[in-house]
Order: sequence, then structure tokens, then C-alpha cells
Amino acid sequence: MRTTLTLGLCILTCLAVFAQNSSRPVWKNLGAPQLVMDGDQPINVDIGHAAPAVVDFDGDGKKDLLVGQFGGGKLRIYLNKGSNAEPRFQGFTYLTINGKEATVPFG
Ligand SMILES: [Ca+2]
Repeated sequence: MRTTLTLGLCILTCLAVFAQNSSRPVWKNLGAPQLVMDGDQPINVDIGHAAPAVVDFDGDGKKDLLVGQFGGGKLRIYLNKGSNAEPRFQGFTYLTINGKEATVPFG
């Protein structure tokens, strides 16, 4: 079952905060919730219960979006195709280790 997820509680605002002060993130004034889009669709995860994090995963200087999901305990990697000021995500890959999808305990 796929559940539409509203990650918007803080992700985009967090991106902006991290972009402005990456050495010391500040979690205040989060603003209104916004959907985080994968292309033109809101990000969905299997079953729901997403655990988002923002980090430059590929070392290109742009903050990427990592989303842990309850479904299978997998971790999605959405590479930022935009900029830190205007992040854009288009598709994802699952985190793999030695060619196998990495998972964490769930359930
Ligand atoms: Ca990056």
C-alpha cells in the first residue's frame, strides 16, 4: 500500500535553513507546511511513516533528501537536481551496500 505523504512540515524550510547556515541548523520559524515533490507528484513512500533527513549525499554541494520508509525498512535517496535555494527532486534510488538494498529493522 502506498500512502501519500505530506513531508512538507519542515523539509523545504529545513533546506533553506541548512543552506543559509549549514554549520549550525536552526529549527525555528518553519512556516506553512508544503508538499515535497518528486517531479510533479508529491513524494510517496511504501506504507508511510517516513523519516526524512537532508544531507549532501553525493558531495556535489547541494543538499539531497534521504527518506527512510517503514515499507521494507528501506532508505530512499532523492538527489537534488536544483539548488540549495530551490531544491528539485526527480526520482529516487534505494540505498545499496555492496549491490544489495540496505534495510533497517522495522515493524
Ligand atoms: Ca548532493
